[in-house]
Amino acid sequence: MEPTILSQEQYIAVHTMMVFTQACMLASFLFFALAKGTLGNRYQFALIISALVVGVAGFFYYMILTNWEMAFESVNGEYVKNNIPLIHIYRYADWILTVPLLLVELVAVFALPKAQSRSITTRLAVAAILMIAFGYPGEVAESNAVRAIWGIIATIPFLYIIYVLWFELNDAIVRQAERIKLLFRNLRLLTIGAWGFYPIAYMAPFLDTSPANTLIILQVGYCISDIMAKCGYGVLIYAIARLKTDGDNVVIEGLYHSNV
Ligand SMILES: *C/C=C(C)/C=C/C=C(C)/C=C/C1=C(C)CCCC1(C)C
Repeated sequence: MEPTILSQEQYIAVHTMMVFTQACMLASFLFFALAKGTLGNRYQFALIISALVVGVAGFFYYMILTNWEMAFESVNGEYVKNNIPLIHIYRYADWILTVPLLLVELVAVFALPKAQSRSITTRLAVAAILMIAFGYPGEVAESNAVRAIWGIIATIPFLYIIYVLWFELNDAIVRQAERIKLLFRNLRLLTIGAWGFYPIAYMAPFLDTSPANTLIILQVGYCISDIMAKCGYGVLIYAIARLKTDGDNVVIEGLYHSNV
């Protein structure tokens, strides 16, 4: 159920969080675009994907923010819902593009053998698309029961993704150089942890609280998740690619000196 009235604090809390998230996306976009050149050729692909993800999200946040501003009218210091709907599909359109991209990027930095890499990437991308597609009808459902059913259906591909990340990528982590291992473990943890925030925010309507509070928890929750899963994730990938580039350079220098 959508609230009909927000206090000024409630309206501004969500508005500020959306502005902040958009600023994070834009700053991350610049960072990834500029930092790409400092990496070895093999790792630049990952930074291109990072930039693409935060670029797409930054664009959708512009739409989400504009929609938020249009959907409420300021009346005597309160914010009254007008007849312009809150458009939830902006988030889902963003996710259905960016979630498969994030998974492609994740598998790419593991640098697995080609056939294995292709198989894992395909399965993860299909599961991600199903997860988002099943989540959407629940997100816009009027009834909590319908929301719960679609939420449970969407959780099945989500659990599959976690299973693949946890078990199938384990062998690949074991094979990484010692100092990079920890970063890979953190990357996997961040992915699972940050992604786990989305279904938690999705459950906000099941809390015993006012419709206004529900909307705020949902919107702020998704914003925080997006910052962790897109910006934080991209920075961690950059750190891994940086260490790997340095490692490659040490090997190249070593070869050079042993030849002269
Ligand atoms: C950049 C956006 C990202 C990483 C979005 C990730 C979204 C999810 C992991 C969403 C998961 C959901 C469930 C597991 C069940 C309820 C419905 C969803 C779609 C919120």
